[in-house]
Amino acid sequence: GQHAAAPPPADAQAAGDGRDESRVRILFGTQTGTAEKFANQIAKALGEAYGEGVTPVVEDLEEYAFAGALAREAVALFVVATYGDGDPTDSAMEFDGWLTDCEVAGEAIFEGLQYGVFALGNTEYEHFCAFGKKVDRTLEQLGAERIVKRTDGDDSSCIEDDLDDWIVNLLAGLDKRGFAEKRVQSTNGAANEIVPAYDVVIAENCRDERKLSAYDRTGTSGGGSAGHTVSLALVDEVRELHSNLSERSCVHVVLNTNELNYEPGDHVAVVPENSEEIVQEAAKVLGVDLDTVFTLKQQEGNPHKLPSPFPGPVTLRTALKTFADLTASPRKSAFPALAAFATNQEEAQRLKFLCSADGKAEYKKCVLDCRMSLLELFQDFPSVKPTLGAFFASICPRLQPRYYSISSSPAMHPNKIHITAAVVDEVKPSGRPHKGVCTNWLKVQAPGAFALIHVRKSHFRLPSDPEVPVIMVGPGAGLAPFRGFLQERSTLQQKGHQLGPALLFFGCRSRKKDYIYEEELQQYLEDGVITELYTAFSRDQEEKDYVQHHLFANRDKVWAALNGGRKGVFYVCGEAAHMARDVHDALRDIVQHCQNCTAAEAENVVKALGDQGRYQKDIW
Ligand code: FAD
Ligand code: 2AM
Repeated sequence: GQHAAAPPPADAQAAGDGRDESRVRILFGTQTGTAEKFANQIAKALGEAYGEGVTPVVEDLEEYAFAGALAREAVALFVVATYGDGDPTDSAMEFDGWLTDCEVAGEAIFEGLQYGVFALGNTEYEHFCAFGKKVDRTLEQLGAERIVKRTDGDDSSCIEDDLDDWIVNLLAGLDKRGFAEKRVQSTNGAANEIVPAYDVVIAENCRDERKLSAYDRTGTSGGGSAGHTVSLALVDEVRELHSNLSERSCVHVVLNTNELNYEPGDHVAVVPENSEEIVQEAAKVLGVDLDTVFTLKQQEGNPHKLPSPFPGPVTLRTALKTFADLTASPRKSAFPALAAFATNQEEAQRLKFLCSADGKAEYKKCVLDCRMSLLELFQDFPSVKPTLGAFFASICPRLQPRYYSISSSPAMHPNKIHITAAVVDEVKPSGRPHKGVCTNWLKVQAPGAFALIHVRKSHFRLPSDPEVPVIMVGPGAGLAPFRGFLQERSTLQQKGHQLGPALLFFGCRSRKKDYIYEEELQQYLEDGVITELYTAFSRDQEEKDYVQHHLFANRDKVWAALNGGRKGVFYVCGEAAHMARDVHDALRDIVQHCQNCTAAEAENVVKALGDQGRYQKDIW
């Protein structure tokens, strides 16, 4: 690797050894800002527990000089998210590489370091909290002392409760190691706590909307310090892919972009905007005119470290459209602030109860399970009228970009990026509707509209030799990256290359409703770009017919392609929670049958395929 494992600094070897014993370094790896927020919450809890006796220092792993500094810390806490297929966040990639090098070198370079890990992840994904687990394991192996048991925070339920529990354990761990004597008397500060807020500077005479919105055409996306540099693309085309018999919608979007390089299999992040309707509703809650121009500033001398505010000056309309996540559920940590702004005492009590220890079950039922959005909360608690500064600092999360598997190949469509987006328009368990922010925004864009995008490289790749067989499983919008693969193969074919076998398994509800790109696929089949096309229409008959059924029914062909003379590659793309798991099981069953082995042995074969890059997943 390129990151040489740093030898332990000489002064860190001696006992008592120049480490700053009161400093607690809190390192975060964040993709959407949650880990950063949690890191700040941990710093705050440490300050409340130990006052002057502790110096918590929060830092982004991306900015921390870990190679020289980590082994010298007294206490380091890691608040790290796992993203995609068990990967670290983009910002922690380099740290991950360095850690791997340290692990390989195997020297106990972290002796004397005390550490703890709070991992963030989602149990709906296969490699739950994989990165946090790795950090925890590696530090222990290399001599560091774990002072608090790792918690694997689960974002599919209440991850903030997981954090609260971990903080209790952390304080106990620190108390045991000499921090107990630093404890400050609890002043029950919660009662008169001030809601963290930005200062708001209103610009009186600034009405030039063009000038105002110029910044957000070149700046970073909504994710605070986790934001990427985004580029401007022009919308060329938006086209419905379902037939008019379908009750749902899936759109084909063509973006025109000059400077972005990508390969088939890469992802594009799209920065969405909230609809005018949503924006107006939010402005009503805030009681501020949408044309008001303002800038947010960090409050001077504010003890609460808030993420950098978004750049201004900006109209409230632009702020609500581009930076405010108004239709997701509010975080539990927003509830004390919401309660503080409730003028009706009953509402304030109820909000306080919902975020209390006793209110956990009620919170789960009314907020999480119902997927109550922030705007719905304001409807249900009409007396809550936050200030602008508190709204953006303590209540409303930043709107995040959404990722899409690019559904084109630059070889066939230079300077274009195609997206295949299944439009989210659903009724929530509470009976209230939810319109997906990004897909509904994409759906209504007209040719010539601007889109802010960013390309994210992936590991999802065609074999470099086009004669290597490929097996592609992509139901619904999961077809997206394979359309890119097929375009690439088609271009190669036209240049005179020989193509190996390509088996495509596609599934949707009904042949007549949502069989997307049907003509293209038929054409590729005729041309030999696809050699076998299997379709599963789940709702065209009584019994469910799914892609994995066709995989297993055609196991001999699948296995021959995967394990024949030219070792093939198996790909799956689409929904992670159910489909990808079932396809994984089908692959294992195929191995078991074709190799005549036990299920456990077959599972090992599948794992080995993954390690060799011959079983690749692009799942969401
Ligand atoms: P959102 O408003 O984000 O809502 C989407 C979903 O979130 C809802 O269906 C619901 O299940 C859930 N949800 C919403 N609100 C809540 C709540 N309060 N509580 C709990 N759950 C809630 N999609 C495609 O169509 N095509 C692709 O090619 C594609 N590729 C992807 C690649 C990657 C790497 C990733 C990570 C995702 C990909 N996705 C793809 C999914 C895509 O990023 C978006 O998640 C999807 O389009 C929905 O976005 P939205 O803003 O329209 O909906
Ligand atoms: P369904 O909605 O009828 O259950 C694309 O979304 C296709 O994937 C649909 O036909 C959908 O069928 C199907 N699908 C749903 N769950 C699946 C699973 N666990 N495995 C494979 N396909 C699934």
